[in-house]
Amino acid sequence: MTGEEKFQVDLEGYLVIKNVLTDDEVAEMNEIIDNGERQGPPSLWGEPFKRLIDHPKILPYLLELLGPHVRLDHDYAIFMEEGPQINGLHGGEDGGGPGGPEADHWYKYRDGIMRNGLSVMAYNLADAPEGAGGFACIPGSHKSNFLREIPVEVRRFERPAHYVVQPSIKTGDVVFFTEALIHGTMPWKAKHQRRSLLYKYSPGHSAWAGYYYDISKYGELTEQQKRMLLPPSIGSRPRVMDTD
Ligand SMILES: O=C(O)CCC(=O)C(=O)O
Repeated sequence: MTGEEKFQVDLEGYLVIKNVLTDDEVAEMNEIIDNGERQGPPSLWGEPFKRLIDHPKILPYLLELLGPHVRLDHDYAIFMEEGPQINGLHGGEDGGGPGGPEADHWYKYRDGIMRNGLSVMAYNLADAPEGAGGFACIPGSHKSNFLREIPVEVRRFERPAHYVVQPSIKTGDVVFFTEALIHGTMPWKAKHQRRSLLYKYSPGHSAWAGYYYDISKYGELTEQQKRMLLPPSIGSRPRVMDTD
């Protein structure tokens, strides 16, 4: 992770990581999706999707932002057709403000170290140009002290506000965001289908989902992937990356 990327994540709470997936990787995944009704977690849709658990270009970001014991908490896909559906702006510290219902939504910085609670790596298999809709956020809101003051009509995208941003995303880009950031889903306005695969990570000691991964469903996994899929713990938890 570059110094400028660290600056951006600390400042804004999200980052568009460009050109993570190659054209071949994207084509392979899109072909699998096109050839069958895909249900459940994408990490179970076959080898190319399993590789996203600890994609080599993304793992360094996860270690920097969630720490050496980072774990995959849950994963799912968002496919959208042109239409008015939204998921209003949500998230933020503690899931809406201090003492809120989702205590694993947090961001902290100290002595050069950034750490996040539940965080997302969203792999994009289709373009989301400016104005297309889809992922939207309020940059910097992971550090806001007035989350409960965001007007409902802004949260529902009924009134545009200059501080709500829909980043332009290219096929193959990955969007990192901390769930401590206010974010949501705008209506999808493009003619093509939105395809985003959300792999959500937690620090090794915490969980958002009320279930853990069953590694017997995955066939062959590397030792590193097995460590990434461990249930939460502290004790003698191994680091994800075997440095020996
Ligand atoms: O990518 C999106 O449309 C937003 C995803 C979202 O709301 C979430 O991860 O909680």
